[in-house]
Amino acid sequence: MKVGYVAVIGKTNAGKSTLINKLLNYKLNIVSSKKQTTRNNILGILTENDIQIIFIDTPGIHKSKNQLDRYMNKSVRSASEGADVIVYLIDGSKKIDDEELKNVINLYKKNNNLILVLNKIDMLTKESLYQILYEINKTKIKNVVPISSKKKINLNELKYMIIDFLPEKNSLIFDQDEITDKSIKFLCSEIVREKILNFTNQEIPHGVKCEVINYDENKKLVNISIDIICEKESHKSIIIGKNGISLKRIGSSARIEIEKLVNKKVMLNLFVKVEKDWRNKPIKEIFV
Ligand SMILES: Nc1nc2c(ncn2[C@@H]2O[C@H](COP(=O)(O)OP(=O)(O)OP(=O)(O)O)[C@@H](O)[C@H]2O)c(=O)[nH]1
Ligand SMILES: [Mg+2]
Repeated sequence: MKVGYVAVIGKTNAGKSTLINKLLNYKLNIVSSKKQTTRNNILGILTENDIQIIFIDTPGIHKSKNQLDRYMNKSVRSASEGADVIVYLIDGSKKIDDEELKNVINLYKKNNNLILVLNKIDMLTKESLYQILYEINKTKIKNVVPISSKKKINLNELKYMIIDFLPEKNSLIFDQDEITDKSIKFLCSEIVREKILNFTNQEIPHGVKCEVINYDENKKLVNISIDIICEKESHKSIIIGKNGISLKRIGSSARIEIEKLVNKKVMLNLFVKVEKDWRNKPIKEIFV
C-alpha cells in the first residue's frame, strides 16, 4: 500500500486550495481571489484502492503582523516538517520571485521529496511558459510539473508523481470514506467566511472570523447559527449592508452550499458582532 502525507505549500493565492479540491473532486477547501484565504491546516484525504494521499492544505506563507499570522506561518512549518512529500506551488501568472526560488531550493536540500509545481499555466502563452520553465530548471530541482488547477491540466501527471514518492505502508491511516479531519461545523463556518471574502471588499475579510454557536439537526432540517466576528463597527455595517442586503446575499449563497454539504434543508442564522483586535489575541483552537 502507498500511504502518506503531502503538504501543499506556497505563497497566498498560488492556488493550493483549488488544487486540492480538484484532485479530491470535491469542494472541501474555501477558495477566493483575496489574500490569506486559508487560515489553518486542513486535511483532504484521497483514497483509491490501496493508495491513500493525505493532502494538507496550508495557509499562504506571508510576513507575520499579528498572532493570527504567526499561527498561520507556524501551521505551514509544522505541515512541511511532518509530511512525506512537499508540493510547492508557484503562481505562474506572476513574475518569478527569485527570493522565493532560493527558499524552495533550500527546502529541496532538506527534503528531496519536493515537487515544484507551476500553477495557472492556462494564463500563459507557450513562449512565457517555456521562459519560466527555463528559469526554474536552473534550480536543479528534478521534479517540476506545470499545471492548471482550474482547467485540470496535468493533474494526473502530478498525482502519479506524488504516489511515486509515498512510502509503502501495511494499512491505511484513515477509513476509505473519510474525506477530511475537520468537523461539519468547521466546514459550515468556512463556507460563510468564503462568501464574505467573495462579497465584501479587500480590507474586511482579513479581519473576520466565523464561529458556529449552535447546530441542531432533525430528520429533515439543520438549524445553524453562526457568529460573524469583525474588528470594527464600520466593518459590521458593511457586512450587513443597507437594509441587510449584503448579509442576505452572504446568507443565501452560504445556505445553498451548506445544504449540499449536509444533504438536508438548512436554516441559517447569521449574527454580526465586533471584537476589537481579535487577531492579536491568543488564537484558541476554533479550527476543528
Ligand atoms: N487562472 C487560474 N486561476 C487559478 C488557478 N488555480 C487557482 N486559481 C485562482 O487563484 C485564486 C486563489 O486560489 P486559492 O486556491 O484560494 O489559493 P490559495 O493558494 O489556497 O490561497 P491562500 O489560501 O490565500 O493561501 C482563486 O481566484 C482561484 O480561482 C489556475 O490554475 N488558473
Ligand atoms: Mg487556500
